Amino acid sequence: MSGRSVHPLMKYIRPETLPLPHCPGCGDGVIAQCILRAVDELGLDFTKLAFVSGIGCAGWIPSPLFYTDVLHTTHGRPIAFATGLKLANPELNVVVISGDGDLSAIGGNHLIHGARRNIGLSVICVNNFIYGMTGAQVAPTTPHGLQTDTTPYGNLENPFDLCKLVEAAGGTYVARWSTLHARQLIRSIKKSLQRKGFSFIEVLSPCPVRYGPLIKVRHPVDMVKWLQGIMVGKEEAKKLSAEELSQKIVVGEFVEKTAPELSEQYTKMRWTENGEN
Ligand SMILES: Cc1ncc(C[n+]2csc(CCOP(=O)(O)OP(=O)(O)O)c2C)c(N)n1
Ligand SMILES: [Mg+2]
Repeated sequence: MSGRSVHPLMKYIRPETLPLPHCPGCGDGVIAQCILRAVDELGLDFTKLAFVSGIGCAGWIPSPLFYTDVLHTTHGRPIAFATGLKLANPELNVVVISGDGDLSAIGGNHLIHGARRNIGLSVICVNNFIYGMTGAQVAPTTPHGLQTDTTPYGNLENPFDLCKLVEAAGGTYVARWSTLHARQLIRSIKKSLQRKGFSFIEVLSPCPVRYGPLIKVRHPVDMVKWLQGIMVGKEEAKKLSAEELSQKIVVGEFVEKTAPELSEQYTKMRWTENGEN
């Protein structure tokens, strides 16, 4: 025996893919660990899960790190690929992990229609408020007025509230946490992995290398403090005025309901059509 202890989550990881490619202070490693802890705590067979990611830093969370089927798809298309995967294999637990740009800009239509269809996917959206991997271009989550590489005079557009968007489109589980909410995040991921419909979990995540310089917060520790300062819990938010609330991002669980799931309905219909039901 070598006497060296092995991390309990190592069994879910392809060792040759370490170390992670992410920058110092990035939240993506925390999110990877929260996903693996959720899987571990539920005792799920990891080979019955498939992960689908798009292009961007967040796309590297499952790929190639996770030791199961991982589909690293094109920018903006992970929900489209995941939809095909789920319809062809309704038994598979399909998890989409991607960035705010990927899922809400180029992939925005797939996001709202996935929610509208209530297809059984767990979508984890890493919101760092920017296109991180390509060098800090404006995203649909970037605050109004902020100067970015592509908005040098300030962003004239208003950011999406992604949770409200998915709720309005029909998502049946919707929550927002940050990388500072590891316990809540693990709990939400566990819920999403056990339920049938379209789950959307937004995770606010620090990007000290690309986003930090835009808001004049450079050190990873200062970035964590900044993140702490912009969030407010769902209950606390009720006590704030509209003006105060406009400066904050509300975290918590927003939707949890049941509705017919697409792949289940589709499977039933197929069997009925074939006269085998
Ligand atoms: C069709 C297409 N358009 C644009 C790009 C360039 N591109 C790659 S990643 C990316 C944005 C990534 O931002 P986000 O999805 O927020 O992920 P992050 O890197 O911030 O985690 C863009 C625009 C591409 N690869 N393919
Ligand atoms: Mg991003």
